[in-house]
Amino acid sequence: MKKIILLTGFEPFNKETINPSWEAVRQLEGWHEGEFVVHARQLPCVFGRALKVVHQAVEELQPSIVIAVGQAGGRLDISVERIAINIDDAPIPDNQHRQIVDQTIINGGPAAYFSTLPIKAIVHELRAAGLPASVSQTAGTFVCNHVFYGLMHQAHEWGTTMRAGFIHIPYLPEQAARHPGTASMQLADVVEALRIAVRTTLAHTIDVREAGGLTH
Ligand code: PCA
Repeated sequence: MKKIILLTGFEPFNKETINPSWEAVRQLEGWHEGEFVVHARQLPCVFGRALKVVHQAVEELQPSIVIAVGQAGGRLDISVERIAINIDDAPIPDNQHRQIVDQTIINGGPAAYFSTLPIKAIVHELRAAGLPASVSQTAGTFVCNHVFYGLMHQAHEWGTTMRAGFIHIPYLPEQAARHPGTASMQLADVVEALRIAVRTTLAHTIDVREAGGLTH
């Protein structure tokens, strides 16, 4: 039986009619790479519910790797997230009109979890392929960070070998056209970036050591 890679993307939020994370992830449904096959799932942009969908998908599919993907309008490149923090602090309401402020995601959980994807290797390979990318030191405090933290907590609690992490992507050009001055990336490039992220994760069980931090 094939081993499973779970990719998740989000439904549109914040008055957008499209979310590039789901548009990209859905194109990879059924992609076979060696002994692996990709399953794609869409998540609601709703605190709590999004995490429930992820937890159920992980339980059902028992994936070896999970890469959750989300839109980060205004980001300049493919942002490979390093860390998920144990806080919800929403700058806008979610799709159920709830705006959670300063609430921990898991009571008594650790302050943060690190991605277990080879984040530096992924950035390296994306750049080598001519795709703008960087390590990001924060996934924000909205639904994406919420999902990222809950996913890493699940992996930690289970003590499985499942590797997991989060990638934020910029707007599509059609979205950026409505937000003048923001960066964008073509959908085909985002899809290619996710393929590279998957292949790099399969190729590297240990990350490469390469500077990717910030001075501030
Ligand atoms: N981006 C949001 C939530 C859903 C999405 O695609 C975020 O960055 O939190």
